[in-house]
Amino acid sequence: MTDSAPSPASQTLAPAQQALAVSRLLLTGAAGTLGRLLRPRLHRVCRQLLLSDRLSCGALAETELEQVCDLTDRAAMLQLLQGVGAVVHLGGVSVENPFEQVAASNLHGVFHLYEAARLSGCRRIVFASSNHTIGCYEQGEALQVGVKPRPDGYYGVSKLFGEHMAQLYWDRYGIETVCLRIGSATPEPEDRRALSTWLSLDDLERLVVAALLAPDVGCLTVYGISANTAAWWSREGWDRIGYAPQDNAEAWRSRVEHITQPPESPMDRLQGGRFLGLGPFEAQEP
Ligand code: NAI
Ligand code: 15L
Repeated sequence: MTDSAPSPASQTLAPAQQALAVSRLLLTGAAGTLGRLLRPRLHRVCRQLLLSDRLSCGALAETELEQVCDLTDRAAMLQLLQGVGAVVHLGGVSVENPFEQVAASNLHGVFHLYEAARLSGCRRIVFASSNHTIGCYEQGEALQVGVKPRPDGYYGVSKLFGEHMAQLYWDRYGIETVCLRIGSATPEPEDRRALSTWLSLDDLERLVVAALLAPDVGCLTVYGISANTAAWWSREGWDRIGYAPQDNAEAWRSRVEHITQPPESPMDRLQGGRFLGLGPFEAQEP
């Protein structure tokens, strides 16, 4: 992925990666939990970091720009993508919700993002997909990337839509995407499930930077977790983008192993965990 000469900030990268740094990188969802965490960690891969969210991101650093923008606003999205070399797309509904809410940001929003990328000439998107695309598999079952999707809610379905949109825009228009099926990105593992699903924040940075800078990825989906001993998900694709996680949730086992969902409930049995306890949202028919 290349669209410019390296910036001074990119000098912390390996020499081969410096040549791949992005001129203007767009971070959507920049005011959210992961956006705020990644924001200071992305300067090393770009000359300008364009922050966007429907909420303001606060005071800007010298190499930052901001455009408050709703993903559902097609015209604003077309404007947002002007001059953007690559996107880290974190924006959107991030938990299970009624369908219309999920659809607005995660279906229409993703459509606007890809259309704006096509029209502006943006060549690379790193898409924050989710483990909830496969959340109805039993915990403990080992999954490859190509397994039949089993989403655990509208949110998981919306992330599959994003993955398919990514494939469409690669096959038809040559826009590359790495879809990251992120597990649980938190400072520390929070419960027994996270012994399998945890993605440390340092590994999140490694994963996103690898997905941004790897050459010739086409359209690729990978699971986004640390090097967890208890992982359920395959490491396929990690070598392709050069992702080498350094953390392992196992170190927290004795502290979190007892933190579980109600025994035998879908939340305890299935990979999506507590999301299996959310919904349905519609009132019963009279
Ligand atoms: P978050 O909910 O904290 O942040 C999402 C951001 O998107 C918010 O700041 C929100 O204002 C913004 N947003 C929502 N709808 C929008 C719209 N229509 N227009 C503009 N901005 C909008 O979520 P978090 O935890 O930071 O996650 C970031 C991304 O990573 C999300 O796409 C989420 O689905 C994905 N992900 C996160 C995981 C995690 O462990 N935190 C796990 C798997 C996926
Ligand atoms: C997600 O997709 C959510 O965005 C995040 O809030 C966590 O709940 C995570 O999955 C998870 O499954 O732990």
